[in-house]
Amino acid sequence: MSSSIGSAIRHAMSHVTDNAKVKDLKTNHVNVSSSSGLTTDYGAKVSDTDNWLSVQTDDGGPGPFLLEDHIAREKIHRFDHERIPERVVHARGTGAHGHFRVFNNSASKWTSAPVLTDPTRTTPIFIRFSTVQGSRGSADTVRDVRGFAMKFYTEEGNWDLVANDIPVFFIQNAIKFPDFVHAVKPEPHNEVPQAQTAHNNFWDYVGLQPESAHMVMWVMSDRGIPRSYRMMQGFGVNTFTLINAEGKRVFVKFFMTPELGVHSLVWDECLKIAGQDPDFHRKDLQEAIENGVYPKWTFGIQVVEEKDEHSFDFDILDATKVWPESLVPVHQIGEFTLDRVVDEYFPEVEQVAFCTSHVVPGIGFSDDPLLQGRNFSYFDTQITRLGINWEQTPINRPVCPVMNHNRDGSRQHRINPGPLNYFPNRDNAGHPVPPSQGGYIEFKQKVEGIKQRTRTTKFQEHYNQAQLFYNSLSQYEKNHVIAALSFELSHCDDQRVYGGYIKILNNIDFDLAVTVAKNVNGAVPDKPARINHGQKDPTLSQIYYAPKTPTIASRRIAVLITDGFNLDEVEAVRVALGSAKATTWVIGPRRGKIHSEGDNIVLGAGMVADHHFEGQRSTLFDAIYIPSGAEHAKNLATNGRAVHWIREAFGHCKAIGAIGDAAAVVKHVLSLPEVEFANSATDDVVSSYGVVTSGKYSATSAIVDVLEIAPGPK
Ligand code: HDD
Repeated sequence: MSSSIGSAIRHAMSHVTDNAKVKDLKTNHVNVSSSSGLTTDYGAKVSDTDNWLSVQTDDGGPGPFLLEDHIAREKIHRFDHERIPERVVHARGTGAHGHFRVFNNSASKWTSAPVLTDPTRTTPIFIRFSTVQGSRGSADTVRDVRGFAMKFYTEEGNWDLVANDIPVFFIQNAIKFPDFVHAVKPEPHNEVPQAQTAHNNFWDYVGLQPESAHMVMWVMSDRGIPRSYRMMQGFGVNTFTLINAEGKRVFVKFFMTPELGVHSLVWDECLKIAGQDPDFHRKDLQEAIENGVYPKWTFGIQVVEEKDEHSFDFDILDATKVWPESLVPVHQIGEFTLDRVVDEYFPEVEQVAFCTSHVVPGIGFSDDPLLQGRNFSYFDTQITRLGINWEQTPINRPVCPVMNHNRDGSRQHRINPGPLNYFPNRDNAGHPVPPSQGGYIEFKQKVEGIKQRTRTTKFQEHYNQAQLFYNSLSQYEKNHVIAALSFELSHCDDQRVYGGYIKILNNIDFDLAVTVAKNVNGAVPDKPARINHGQKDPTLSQIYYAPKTPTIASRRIAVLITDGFNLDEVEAVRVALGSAKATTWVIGPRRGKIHSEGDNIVLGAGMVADHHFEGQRSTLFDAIYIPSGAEHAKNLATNGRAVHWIREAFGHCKAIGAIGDAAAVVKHVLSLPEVEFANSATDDVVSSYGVVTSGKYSATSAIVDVLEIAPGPK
């Protein structure tokens, strides 16, 4: 895609950073000039890459093809092995580079880790965002949890924070993970469905696992369908620990909060975008970074002192529970920014590999039974995907020195000169480092108890927080949850499955259970299975995360024009929006010259459309702007696709800015009696309907203002 304003900025801004990790990766860049000739992998020049060596028979026909063609053999053999196993979960993703820093040393009372306490440091990071269920080639805008895996290349080694955009998980104990993943993935007999939970096996499993109820509510909420990776919170989910210089330990949860606020698509958009542009989120991240609108998050921690571990009515080591912010505040200690797209997808995004067990001194684990299992699983999976020497691959290797006695293994890249590959040794080479000099030390924890397979009482309560979450949503967010559950359960055809889930819902909210049961033909309950405790926590609704400083930057605005449009207005709006770092895309009846009002058709002023109406859809934009022009207005009103653009954008609560004659067309094509039109973006109607038309009011500022005043979820 190209936009004149967007692409101009893009070339100026791309690849501006050069941190320690980026420099390190550059040592692997292949800098062969485009004038270099073609060679084999072993460097010999190749004279023909299109014709396999064969015998030209006497009768002129192609004869036998010869296995002796070592050039063809290498080309084919090499190609045959291009694929590696895709991740068993989180197969589809995208990533970017950036940097992290802390605001001050306030966290030093809890941790000795310099990455979290030294404000003079800038730590390079890489983040991989992902969906969970779909395979590598699935669509971005599906309903799913999003992965938010962070690698911090610290001076003390790599720290991996393998997070999600939802703060809780489906299961409490890692031993259940294979069952859960089997149930969520496409069903084994026919590998259906792709990239969605709307099938019998998933709802069967979660219907029989009340501990999943809380997470299911989050996934069915708008959190499951983010507008952008840049507009999601991140959560470490598991309970980690921090250890300070005195060896004192606290329990922590990690929190990432986007500067742009938390925003979602609406479900109808998701379904359409999945077909129209399956790479929507991937391209969105790239577009923002290349246009210099670097996504940014604050980094926070929730801290529970050791003495308070058992003071809550939930277990703080249970990954199906949040620590409500009303009980445990978030301390914002730092921030991070993504400012560099990858140079090549496979070596960076596909080969990046995370391990929850990779922590640096000052950060530790807890006895969270999910985390303990994760610590075991990730390293193992990387061996399958990348081989035992996976930590030597460019994207995964640390920026600090690595010195150990691990040797050999498949694809060993390090050459360790000298005879010593063991410890102790006569030179004391590769000696352990005492904690006083930075060596990792485990927290000294007294443990006593009976070895058994068990679950403590607090781990057996599953509905309190599912109810807390649902209660905390606004009415329209609740409506979205109801619609999502109804959609998903409608896709299950086994009555035991959709009927079973109604019983879970009735433990959360009676009205919810009744409404969904009626929608999907489940047994309608006659009374609540459990009294609703009525508690709420505003921080659980994403409305709470409306941006502190609203901005139109990085928003995508479609400018709809047809022949006879007002060129001055369009030029003015593009300059205004471009200077606010929004991107504009001109859409017309054809991807070519569109004549402007009063334009001499032969000489032609006008403007070239980036796309034709059929080539892009309103779903791919945040707002639309339509200039005035008498002829243009007539064209618009009689062009079915243009009319559809306006109606669809309105249906998805997009801001619509229209001027003069175009405003009249918008009024006409919407022709909904209840629609009111605002002359000012501050009118209530704007936030209610997201529609602005304008006579005297400038539509340029209308779009800017609408997105800035009403930036909350749709
Ligand atoms: Fe996991 C990948 C997040 C529980 C086992 N997980 C993976 C990724 C993310 C998460 C973001 C993608 C990493 C990437 O981009 O490469 N996983 C989570 C969270 C969990 C969680 C937030 C709950 C707190 N995971 C979990 C459990 C297990 C795993 C309980 C196993 C016992 N996860 C894996 C894995 C994956 C993975 C199979 C697949 C690919 C990979 O690790 O590198 O090992």
